[in-house]
Amino acid sequence: IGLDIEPSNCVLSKRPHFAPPEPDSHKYRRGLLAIVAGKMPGAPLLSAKAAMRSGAGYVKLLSDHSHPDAPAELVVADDPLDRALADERIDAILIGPGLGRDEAASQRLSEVLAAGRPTVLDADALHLLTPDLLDTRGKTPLIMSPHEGELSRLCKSFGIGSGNKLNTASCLAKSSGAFILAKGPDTVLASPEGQTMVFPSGSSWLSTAGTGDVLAGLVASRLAHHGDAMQAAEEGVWLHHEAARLAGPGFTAGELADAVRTAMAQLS
Ligand code: NPW
Ligand code: AMP
Ligand code: MG
Repeated sequence: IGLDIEPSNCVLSKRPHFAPPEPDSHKYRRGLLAIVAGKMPGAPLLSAKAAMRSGAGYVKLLSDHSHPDAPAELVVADDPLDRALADERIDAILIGPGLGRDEAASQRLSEVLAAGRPTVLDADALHLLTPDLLDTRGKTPLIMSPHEGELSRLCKSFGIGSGNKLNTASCLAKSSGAFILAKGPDTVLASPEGQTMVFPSGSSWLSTAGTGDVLAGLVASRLAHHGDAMQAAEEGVWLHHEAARLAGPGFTAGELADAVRTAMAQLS
């Protein structure tokens, strides 16, 4: 595929193995994930349903709106975002699915980035992101999970030229300081330090609305659970692909999120 990447820095991802929680674990030790909602309620709920089944012990939806369709296990909080994000127990934040792209969405993204926690940016957050927003972030892990359209927008914004996907993702990772999970049938992962990873293809039935929101929830849940960004992104992709395989043909994104539980069992 015409790589400009050192072969020793590119690996094929291997099927992971998920251990059960430690015997002395409790919900906060397993990881508290805060999902920041915005305009569209469906997308963050898909992320939350996937997240609750994949590692995090506590998933909280930070939202200005009420969510009558939220599952009972999901903690929905409508405190002002800056106050909600001050909770020291938050291990990771996900923002982007269903966020919207208006002024209020921009403000929420700035507050999340200012909080300086391990963070996953997806969907609308990737449309709103500009390089200056990352200037003061420091070394806390940041993962971005763009589809092709979002990747090309990010590349324009960060001044990255076009090329093959692995090189593009790697350049963007180096220039942004984020882990880049570039999605599609040919999903690749690149770290800011120059490591890259390719994955076996997932089911083409994943090409349906909301599956990216499910993946973002999986990656963020793993990040909240153990804090290793490369591993979290890798595990998220495997859970996504395994859930798609188990859900069978014609699944909806909601059914994909439901299948995550069995996917966890298969990978345990
Ligand atoms: P084209 O065709 O190349 O000209 P957006 P989104 C381009 C939420 N959702 N995959 C393509 O343009 C998300 O979380 C809510 C897709 C296309 O027109 C976001 O908040 C759901 N697009 C919001 O909706 C479930 C690709 O980009 C444009 C592409 C918008 O997110 C659904 C679309 O991109 C959804 O997830 C690719 N591989 N490559 C809910 N249940 O509430 C190029 N494009 O505007 O970012 O649209 O991904 O749907
Ligand atoms: P999004 O566009 O953000 O909803 O994300 C779509 C998800 O489905 C990503 O995880 C993609 O990798 C996956 N996906 C989309 N189309 C395909 C395809 N044709 N084959 C395999 N995976 C796909
Ligand atoms: Mg998406």
